[in-house]
Amino acid sequence: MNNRDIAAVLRRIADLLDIEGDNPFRANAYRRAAQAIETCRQPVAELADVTALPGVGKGVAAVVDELVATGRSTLLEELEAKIPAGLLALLRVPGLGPKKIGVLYRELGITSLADLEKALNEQRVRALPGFGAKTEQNLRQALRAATQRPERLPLAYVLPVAEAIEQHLASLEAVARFSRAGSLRRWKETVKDLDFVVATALPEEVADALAAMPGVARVIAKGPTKVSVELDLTWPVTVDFRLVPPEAFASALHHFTGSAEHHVRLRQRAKAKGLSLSEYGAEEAASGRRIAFASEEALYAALDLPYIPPELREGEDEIEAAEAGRLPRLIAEADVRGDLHLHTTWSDGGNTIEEMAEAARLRGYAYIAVTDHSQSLKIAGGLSPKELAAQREAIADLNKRWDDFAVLTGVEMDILPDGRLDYPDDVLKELDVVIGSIHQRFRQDADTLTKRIIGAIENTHVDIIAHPTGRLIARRDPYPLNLDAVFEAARETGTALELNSNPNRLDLKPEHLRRAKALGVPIAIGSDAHSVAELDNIRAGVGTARRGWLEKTDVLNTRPLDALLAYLRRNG
Ligand code: DGT
Ligand code: CA
Ligand code: CA
Ligand code: ZN
Repeated sequence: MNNRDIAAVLRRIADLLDIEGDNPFRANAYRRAAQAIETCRQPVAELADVTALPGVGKGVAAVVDELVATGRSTLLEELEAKIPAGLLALLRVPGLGPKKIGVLYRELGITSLADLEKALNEQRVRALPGFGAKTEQNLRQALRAATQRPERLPLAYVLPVAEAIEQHLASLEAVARFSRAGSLRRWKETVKDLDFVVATALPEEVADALAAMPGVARVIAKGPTKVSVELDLTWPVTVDFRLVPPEAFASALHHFTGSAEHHVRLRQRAKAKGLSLSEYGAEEAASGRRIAFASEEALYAALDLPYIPPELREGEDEIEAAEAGRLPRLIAEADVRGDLHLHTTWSDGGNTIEEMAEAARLRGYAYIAVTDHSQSLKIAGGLSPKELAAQREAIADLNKRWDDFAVLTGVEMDILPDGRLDYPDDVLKELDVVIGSIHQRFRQDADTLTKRIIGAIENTHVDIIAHPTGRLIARRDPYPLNLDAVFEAARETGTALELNSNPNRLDLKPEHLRRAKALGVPIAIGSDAHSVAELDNIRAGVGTARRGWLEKTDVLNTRPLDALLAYLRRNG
């Protein structure tokens, strides 16, 4: 368990203690300890005495010691046994903290979202201490917003589900091959449902296995060519499996990858060549001869086109570009040489610099930049100039270890609400990579926000602007920004804009990336990893970059170390 995991358990204990309502001071002690541990630089597991940390008393320390030794907590298990599980779901309703949830539970016996909705509708909540008619009204709205399934599910929500399904498919002996299809394969940022194409000689057996897969709430359809299931999750997810004989795999995969718009245009082109396309392949109109394609490449070749990758199949101008020989050679995951945005235990990350570096090196990277948070972001353990200097020394030391890998020094520096930067120039000039970031006061007007960002771009030490539009997919709109002005300033100064790969962000998005590329603005794909596991975010970033038609040369962190360093030192 890393520091972040331990902090999460302590926060859960605090919430449960508050719901139980016996001692608010005790709950707060757990929260304070969680904060101290999350921002503690050293792995807590390595500390001889946890009570040495500020705000960590004996009681909490015993829980931490147990977690470190066994990965479990008896206290947490006792609380979970005592408190109905449904109550934790209530924490998702904005405006409902654990204390209020405790009151709802003890006074009204509410144990689920459904109970809450009923009580609100019957106006039983307004009479409770600390509530009132206005709160009741607000809660009714918040409940609706929090529980409503968005029409399209965000990628961040479905990716772990898709990965679990892939593990299951890989474990089935009767499955010869399988692939993602649909919008998931095209790396769209939201999806309606998940699609998989499965090649098998034993369709009945595979259909039975898929319908019986763990987590299936309902089988919508089941036959030898298609299985459709609904998974039991907070927001139910529908999964479509198409079962095909192995020789039909490529044609079916192409068909079910879509998009529908791409297919409409492709079919027009096929028709002009005397072919009709279907999920089984093509048919020659004149002779009636059927063609099953051995690969998607062969399908496009039959239409006199080069291969068009899934991420471009949106029915925009990809077929014209293919015809004219103007398709980009899309960036691939293997082109990424390093990660320029990640966090460690020095701020709010879960792993040490060393752990992040070793994991990155094992991925085949040649470098990483350590970009922890800056001093004004206190909640995330932002570093003072002194701490930053100490971190630089630690990194210099660590770098002696490898001759095929480098850790660059850096920071993710807040651009303050008044436009100032969070460190003076003499601190910034010592760092290899400076990322400018807006985390506070992003409800300012477009003019103010644009000026803040351009001010940072114009600082000679700032190399990259992180998550430039600040959006959270399906949760928070992008800030109002004059993006053209931002792009122009980035182009003039040679400052890179980030494609943040956290699947909740994917910021910049594909249409922005295409514009940035056309202007010659360099893009940096950063994982924004807060743990070793999150280095994997880069895959969603590369998928999104491909949707934005980016090539290897458009992306800063595909450069070898020397060329990257030359870029970072472009202003001396
Ligand atoms: P979404 O809305 O995120 O699920 O997007 P897709 O593209 O995954 O759409 P979906 O799941 O309805 O269908 C998957 C693919 O199957 C779609 O991209 C193209 C193909 N497809 C499905 N239904 C039809 C259809 O009625 N006509 C054609 N031409 N293609 C279809
Ligand atoms: Ca789909
Ligand atoms: Ca579908
Ligand atoms: Zn970050």
